[in-house]
Amino acid sequence: MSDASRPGTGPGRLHANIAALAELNDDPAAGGITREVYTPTYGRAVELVSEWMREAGLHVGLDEVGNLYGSWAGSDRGASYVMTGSHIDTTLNAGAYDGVLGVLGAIEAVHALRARGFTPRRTLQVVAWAGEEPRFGTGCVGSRCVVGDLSRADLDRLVDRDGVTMAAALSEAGFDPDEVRDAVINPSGVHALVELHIEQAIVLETHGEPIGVVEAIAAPHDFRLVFEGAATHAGATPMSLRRDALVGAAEAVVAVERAARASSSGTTVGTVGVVRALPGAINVVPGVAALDVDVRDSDAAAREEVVARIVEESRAIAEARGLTLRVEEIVIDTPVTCSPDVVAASVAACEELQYNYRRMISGAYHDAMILGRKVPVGMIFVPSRGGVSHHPDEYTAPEELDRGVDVLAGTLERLCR
Ligand code: HGY
Ligand code: MN
Ligand code: MN
Repeated sequence: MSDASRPGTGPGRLHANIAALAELNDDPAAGGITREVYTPTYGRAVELVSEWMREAGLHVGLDEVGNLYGSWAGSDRGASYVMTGSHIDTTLNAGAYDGVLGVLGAIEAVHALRARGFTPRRTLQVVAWAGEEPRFGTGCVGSRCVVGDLSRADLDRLVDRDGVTMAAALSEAGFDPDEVRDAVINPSGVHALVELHIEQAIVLETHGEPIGVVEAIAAPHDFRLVFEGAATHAGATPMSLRRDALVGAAEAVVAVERAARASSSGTTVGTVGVVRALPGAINVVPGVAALDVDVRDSDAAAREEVVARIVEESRAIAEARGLTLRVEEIVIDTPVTCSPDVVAASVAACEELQYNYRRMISGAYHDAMILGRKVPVGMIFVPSRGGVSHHPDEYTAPEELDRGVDVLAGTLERLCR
């Protein structure tokens, strides 16, 4: 389709806006895009996206924790409403499409639906969820607030790598952390939510399919392993007298990989993305070593078996090395099965557009995983070149982005009828 009802035909609007948003970056020198939630750069991104929402005729507002809503009022005000969207914050030195496609693509879908004369019966809300990336150690903080998962005390508990709490970051950005509970919504008011996202893996590209229709979303069980030994002089302490916490932690890192590879489901993944060694001087044997561990699966039972094995092996490593081990829970999320009705709407949109599609699982988590505990959700994927994501080389071609928006528009048209 090349007429005005086709997303992206607003003179390459979608691609131009993705590029414009990518300019809002706190660390261009290091490569990729760094735009963490509640920073001034993120605030400018919210202003820019708000403008684009208004250009699409959406009524724009922010909730108490910075979730950005753009509403298209439906003709039936008593009907439950439809949500779509994703996030515009990034992880560190990341790509231009993760999350951004789901927000700007939803705005483009609204343009396309208006251009073809569609008027929704159900109100449609386009959302840019605040803090999908784990600046504060846990992801999806904005959507967690909306489902009532985070208390005021949690906002003091969640802290970033510089020791800034979520509460302090919220205040700094002009919000009042004491109002966190006002962001909670009534899930029974939501008819469905659908999120457009890049796949962040290589399945679609490998099979040459332009669209993924997600049937389940894997969820993380994240925890911290803190090994404690003895900080001693690196030169004067004989090897036989050491209790080196980092060497024990290093063995545990290998144990994480071994346990994930051996999982009964065959789909568990295990990662140690953060390592801290204290005191962190070259001439001191590390007395403390902390590992942040991320274990995920769409099969919760298999995931928990892997976590149990990791903890058991870590305890044995600590025992053998005369170290102590503390295990600190970070987050335990529940894998989500997507709503058959939302999946059917996306499948019907693909079939009407004559796009090939693949039913698949999302290995990455998304705000749809959080909302999916309480409302019917679905996701639409477009390919990631080489499966690369959370990296400067993250890329999806313009025509692939546009196909994703076509399917999103078709899905929303069905859900909002
Ligand atoms: O880590 C994730 O799965 C998401 O991309 N933040
Ligand atoms: Mn991400
Ligand atoms: Mn994302």
